[in-house]
Amino acid sequence: MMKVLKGKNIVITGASSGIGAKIALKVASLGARPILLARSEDKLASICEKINNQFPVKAIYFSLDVSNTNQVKEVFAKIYQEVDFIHVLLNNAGFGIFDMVHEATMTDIDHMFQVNVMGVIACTKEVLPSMLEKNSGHIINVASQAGKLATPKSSAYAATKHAVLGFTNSLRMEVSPFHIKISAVNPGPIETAFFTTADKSGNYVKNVQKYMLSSEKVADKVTKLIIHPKRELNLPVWMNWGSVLYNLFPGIADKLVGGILNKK
Ligand code: NJP
Repeated sequence: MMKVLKGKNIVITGASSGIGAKIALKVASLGARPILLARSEDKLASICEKINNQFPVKAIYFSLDVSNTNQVKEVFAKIYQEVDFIHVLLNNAGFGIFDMVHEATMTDIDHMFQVNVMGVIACTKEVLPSMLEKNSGHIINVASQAGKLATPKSSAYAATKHAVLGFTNSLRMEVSPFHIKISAVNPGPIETAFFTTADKSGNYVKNVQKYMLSSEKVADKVTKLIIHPKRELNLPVWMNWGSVLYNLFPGIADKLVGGILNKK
């Protein structure tokens, strides 16, 4: 494991919190150099310091709002001043707001698309030229089970994650002749700060508490995905059966998902 990751430059968006921060620590423990991006500079600075004190790597960080395309360009230009090649890009920054469509504001919906979709596309476009030139590289997009199976009260969030998966699946075919690996990560609920914004009522967290994944477990699985790339990582595995059944029996699934499986 150590050998595979040693010296690899791994850019992680949304590294100031949740699974992004945990993955940064995990890959650094295996000898990779994490490059941390997010808006909260203070949090990034303290995670970076923790990594550099604990492990013999030189993690760096840059403050970045992935929804700002110009800033994305500027920050990646700065990263390429520090490293020759980005071996892995982990597009992890994202957020959700669970609202019924009639209650959701266009501002929130627009912001979700800017961060979750346009942010992923903008960062991807910054690393593709050098990956194509080197015939190498790995891009991992954190989507969601909500990208495969929509549920009530999360239409806009689910739409952003469906978009991420559509983008990911098309990109994979485009770059496979160049040996660039493209993966999607589709988690179910994970215990992170995500729900502070997504689930203000706290109902969803209460209803799915027993299915919640720990961020450590997700970080371990994503690290394994970096070491052994595959097209999709579904967590937990059984949750993926929901979308398989949905595709086979959409009418019945609508009734189930909108009825007894409605947890929001
Ligand atoms: O959430 P959280 P997670 N520009 O809130 C950053 C997906 N997911 O780790 O900018 C740049 O702890 C934010 O940093 P900051 C989810 O959709 C989760 O759970 O400083 N960065 C922070 O570092 C997301 O794609 C669950 O505020 C921005 C990070 O994003 C990914 O997992 C289930 C940003 C969010 O950390 C990580 O979320 C699922 C911006 N404009 C998918 N806006 C789950 N937790 O249950 C936010 O299926 N960030």
